[in-house]
Amino acid sequence: MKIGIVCYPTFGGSGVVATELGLALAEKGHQIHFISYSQPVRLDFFSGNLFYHEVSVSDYPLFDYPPYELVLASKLVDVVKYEKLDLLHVHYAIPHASAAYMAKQILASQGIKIPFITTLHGTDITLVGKDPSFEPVITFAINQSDAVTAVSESLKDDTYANFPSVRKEINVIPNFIRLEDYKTDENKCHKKMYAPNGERLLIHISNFRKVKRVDDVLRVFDKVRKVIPSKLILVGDGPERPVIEKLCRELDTCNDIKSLGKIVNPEQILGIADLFLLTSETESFGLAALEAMAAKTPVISSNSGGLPEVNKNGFSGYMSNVGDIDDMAKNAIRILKDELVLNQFKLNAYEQAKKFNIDAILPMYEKLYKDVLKASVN
Ligand code: GMT
Repeated sequence: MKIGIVCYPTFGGSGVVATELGLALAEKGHQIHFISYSQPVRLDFFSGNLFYHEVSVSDYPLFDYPPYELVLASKLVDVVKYEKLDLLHVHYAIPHASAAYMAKQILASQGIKIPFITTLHGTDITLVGKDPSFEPVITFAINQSDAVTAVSESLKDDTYANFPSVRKEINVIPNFIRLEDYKTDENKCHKKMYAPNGERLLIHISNFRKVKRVDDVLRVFDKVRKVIPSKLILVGDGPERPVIEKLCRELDTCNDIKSLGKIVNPEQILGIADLFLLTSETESFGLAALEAMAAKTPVISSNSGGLPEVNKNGFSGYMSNVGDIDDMAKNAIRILKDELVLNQFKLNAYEQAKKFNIDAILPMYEKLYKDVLKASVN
């Protein structure tokens, strides 16, 4: 198949999932065309089946807000036509689904059929999309999609709850990891760099937005390190960073925290961690938690959104109510204080991650593509 994948190219989970999906499809012989405003961070080109088409928005002085959606729609028309694509798969509804709809209509007027699939990722539904300034367009674009997927049951439920006029069937296809990328035992020697005296190593990875509650990560860590010698690694960057820097000074924990900024492939650093912290207000799936588990790192998380579908309470880690930092710290200590318990949780985390290996998930997307193509020729 020739598939156009539209995604955000940045470090967010939706872009990562879209890129990894494209890479895996290309490996299976499909021709994959990424369409985005810059090259997706995890995209490398060791395959003749991979193509990248840049959407460039001109900055005419009249535009305080350059019309990205229109430029994207035009680009989709162009790529579909000249690369002879079979279908479009857009990740994150805003504004990709409505741009795909527009492209589909333009192409139909020229006698070209192009079905499009929309994958909902989270904040496009739970945070941004439900805002009345987006809602009618999102509802329309979801209903007009040839198929819709959500990355968790929880997100599917949220979509119907937040968008009462959505009538479209939503298929749940969970996020995935490629287990073979997590050869973590090779990296153990690096641990000394961050935990020179054998401290436990905790880690958090996110885009440092408010929804991640990174201040809770710091507070949980503060409680843990008072009981167990520990260090915390922060990976990622975003608007909450200044708040976090201030808080670590207030808590006097800065010396035990290392911020590494954005990392393209986090497998190595996850592989040396003992515990992953994800304290989010809401998380439709929590891809970073799954990546941690694939690296044999148990997860202390909140129990919001789709996290209970990923982190198995008492097995791959523990879950607590959002903001319950005492409970999170108690659970973290329970895992970290005993080497045998920690090792068991590490193995369990890996066992849980196996359920989301790409081998199990990719066929779900391929089947959906075939079904959509079949329906569109009829
Ligand atoms: O977490 C973010 O804000 C980024 C966002 C995105 O669209 O990149 O992540 C969402 O999609 C990920 C991939 O499907 C999910 O794993 C995240 O849980 C989801 N984030 C939220 O729901 C907050």
